Amino acid sequence: MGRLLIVSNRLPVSPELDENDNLVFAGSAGGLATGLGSFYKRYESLWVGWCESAGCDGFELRERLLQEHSCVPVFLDPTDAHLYYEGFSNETVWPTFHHFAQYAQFDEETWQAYKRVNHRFADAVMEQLQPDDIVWINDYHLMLLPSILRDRMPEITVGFFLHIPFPSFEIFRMLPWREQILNGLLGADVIGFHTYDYVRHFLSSALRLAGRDHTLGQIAIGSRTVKVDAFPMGIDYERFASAASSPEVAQMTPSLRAHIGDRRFILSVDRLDYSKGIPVRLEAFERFLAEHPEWHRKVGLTMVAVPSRTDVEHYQLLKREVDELVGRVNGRYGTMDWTPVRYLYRSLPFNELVAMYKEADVMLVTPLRDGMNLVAKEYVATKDHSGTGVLVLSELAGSAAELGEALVVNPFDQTDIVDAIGKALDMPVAEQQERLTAMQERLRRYTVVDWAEDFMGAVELASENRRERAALNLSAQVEQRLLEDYGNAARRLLLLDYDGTLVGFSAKPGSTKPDDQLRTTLHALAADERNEVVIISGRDRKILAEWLGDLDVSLVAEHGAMQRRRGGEWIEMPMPPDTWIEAVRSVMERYVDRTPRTFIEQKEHALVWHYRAADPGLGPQRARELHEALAGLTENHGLAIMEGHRVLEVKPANVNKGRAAIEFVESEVWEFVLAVGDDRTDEDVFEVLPASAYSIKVGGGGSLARYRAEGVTEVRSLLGRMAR
Ligand code: ADQ
Repeated sequence: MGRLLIVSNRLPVSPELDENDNLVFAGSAGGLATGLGSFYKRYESLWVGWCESAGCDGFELRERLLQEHSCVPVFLDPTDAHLYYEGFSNETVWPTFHHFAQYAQFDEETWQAYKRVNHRFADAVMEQLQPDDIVWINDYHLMLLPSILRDRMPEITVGFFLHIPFPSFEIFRMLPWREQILNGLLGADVIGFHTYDYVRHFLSSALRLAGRDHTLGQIAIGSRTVKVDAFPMGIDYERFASAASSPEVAQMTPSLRAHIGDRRFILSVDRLDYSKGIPVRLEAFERFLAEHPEWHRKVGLTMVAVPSRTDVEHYQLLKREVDELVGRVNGRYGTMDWTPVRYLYRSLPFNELVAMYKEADVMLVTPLRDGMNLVAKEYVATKDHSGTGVLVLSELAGSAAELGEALVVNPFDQTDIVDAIGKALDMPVAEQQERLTAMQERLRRYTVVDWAEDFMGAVELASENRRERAALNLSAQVEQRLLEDYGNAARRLLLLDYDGTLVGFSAKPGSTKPDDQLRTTLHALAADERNEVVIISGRDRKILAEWLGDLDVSLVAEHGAMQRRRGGEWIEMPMPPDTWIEAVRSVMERYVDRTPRTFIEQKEHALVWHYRAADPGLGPQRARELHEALAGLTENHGLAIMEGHRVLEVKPANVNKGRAAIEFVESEVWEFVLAVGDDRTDEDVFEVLPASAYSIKVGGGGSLARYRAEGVTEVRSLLGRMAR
C-alpha cells in the first residue's frame, strides 16, 4: 500500500514566533485535527494544508513542517485566502449547507478565488503524489479538489469526507455553482458523510442536478463508480475517559466547584457559530428560570464559546447578540451571590475542558444544524467511571442518530428545550447512569480510529474495484489487438446498437439524427466489402430508413421485429395480432396524464412510454407502477414488458435483439465479430456471440460483455480507427 495524503483546509499545527523570535508550532483544537491526529500517525502519511507563514521564513517553515510534523504547507496569497476562506467557504457554503440560506452570499469574485485555491491545493498534492498513494480530502473548503486531481491523474485514488451536513436538494439547488460543486465531489472514489440523511440529500442532488442515478449508493460515471456512504465520526474515547480520572483533572475540580458552589451545573461548549443555536439556548434557559422560580439560585449555566471566524459579519452580529442575551438573563435573575449564566468566550485547555464535562450535571447541545457534534460524545465519554449527568441533544445534530438515549429535542421548539432542562435536573441517578452506559458502549466500540479505518477501508476497496474494472476497459492494448484482428480478418460482422452507443441520449427521441461524422464513418465501414455492418436498434423502421437507409448497412428495427438486409426489402417476423395495442395505450395514457413531461411513442409492433424528461424521482416510481399495472394485461397475450434507459416498452415476447443477432452470426463463418451496446436489450446480443467475439458495453452497470467503453465518444473513435 502507498502512503496516505491527508488534505484539509488547515494543517493540524500552526507556526508561531516565540518571545525570542524562534519558530515554534502549536497544535490546533479543531474537531478534525483532534480526530485524525491519533489516526494518521499509524500510517506513513503526509498532511497537506493551508499555512500562514506568521512572519517566519518560508523555506525554514516548509522544511521544519515536513521534517518534524510530516506536513506540507500550502501558502496562499492573502487576498485569495480571504476570498476563499472567509468569503466562499464561510459566507456561501457554510450557511447554505447548514440551511441558513438567508445568510448566504452568492458572489462571483469569491467563487473564482475558491476555484483558484482548490487548484493551488491540487498543485501541492501533485508535487507530493506517488503512484499507489491514497488521497483523503476533508471538508467543504475543498469540494472541487477531487475532480481537479482526477483530471490531472485519472487513476488516482481519492476519498472525500464532508464534516458538515449536506443540505436538502431544495436548498442546495440555490447555489449558482451547484453543478460545478457536485461534479467536483464526484471526482472522488468514495464520498463520505456523517449520517445517512446527508447521503440521501447528496444522492438526490446528484440525480436531479447531474442526472446521476445510483444503485445502493454507487453512482456510475463512465466506467468508474463513486461510492456514497455514511461514516459517523467517533472520538478518541480513551483519551477523554482516562483524562476524567486523571490526577490533573482531579486537581482542577475544587477551583471549578468554588465558582459553581453546590448548585446544579449546566454546561454548554461550542465554537461561537450561528449554527450552534446559542441564542435559542439562552432564551430557553431564561424561560426555564421564569417558569421555575424554585430553581433560582440552585442552578447555573456555564457557557463556553470559542471565538470563531471573527472576520465574518454574521459572527460579529452573533457575538453582540450573545453578549446582550447573557447580560439580560443575568440582569433579570442574578443576585448578589448568584450569576445564572457564566459566559467564557475563549478556548479551554484539554484538562480544563474535561474537568468541566466531568462536573456538569446537564450538558446542553442544541445546534440548529450540525454535521456531527463531537462535544456531545466527549461529554458522555468523561462520565465513564459510574459518573452521572444528562445530555440534552438537538435532533438536528448528526450525533443524535447515534445518541438516542440523550434527551433529544427539537432546537426550534423552545418549550421542548425548557421541558428537557427540567426533566434533566429531576432525572433519577439510576436512569442517568443507564442512559449514559448505553451511549458509552457504543462510543467506546466505534472510536475515531474505527471511523478513519472504515473510511479508508472503503476507499481502498473502491480503488481495487476500479483497478479490476479498468482491466476490462477498452485500453490502448485491447484496442490495438482488436484492430489487428480486424485487419487480418477476411469476413467481419459488426453489430452496432444506435442510441446510447453511436449517439448520445436526448429528451426528444426524434432529435438524435446521425451527424455527418458518424455517417462518414459508417459509410466507410460499409463500403469495405469484407464487412457486414448491422445497426440493431429498438427504433422503428421508418426512422432507421430515413436516417440510415441510404448507407450500405443492414437494419434491424424494433429490437428485431423487422429487418432489412443490405440492398434487400424489409422482412417482418411472424407476430401475434396487434389487438392488444389499444388496451395497453389506454393504461399508458393514464400515466402520461399523471406524470408531467412523459409521452407515448407508437411503433409498428410496440408501444413505448418515455420518461427521460420527467422528475427524476417520480419517473422511475411511476415506471414501476406502470409495470405492475400492465403485468396483468400482457401476461396472456405473448407480450413482454421491457425496461430500457428511462423507457418502458411493451412488445411481442418472441422479439428480442438476441434472436435477430443470431441470424446474422449464423449466416456465415465470420473471422471477426464485434458487438457494441449500452442497454439491457443489448445483453441479449452479447449472450449469443461466439467466444472469440469482441463485445463492448458502453457505460457502467453489470454486463456480459468482455470490454467496456466509457461513452459514445470512445465508441466513435474506435469505429473511426477501424474505418481508416
Ligand atoms: P465543529 O463545528 O468545530 O466541527 P464539534 O464537532 O463540536 O464542532 O467539534 C469541536 C471540537 O472542538 C471538539 O473536539 C471540542 O472538544 C473542541 N472544543 C470546542 N469548544 C472548545 C473549547 N472551548 N475549548 C477547547 N476545545 C473546544 C465540525 C462540524 C461538526 C463535526 C466536526 C467533526 O461542524 O459537526 O462534528 O467538524 O467532523
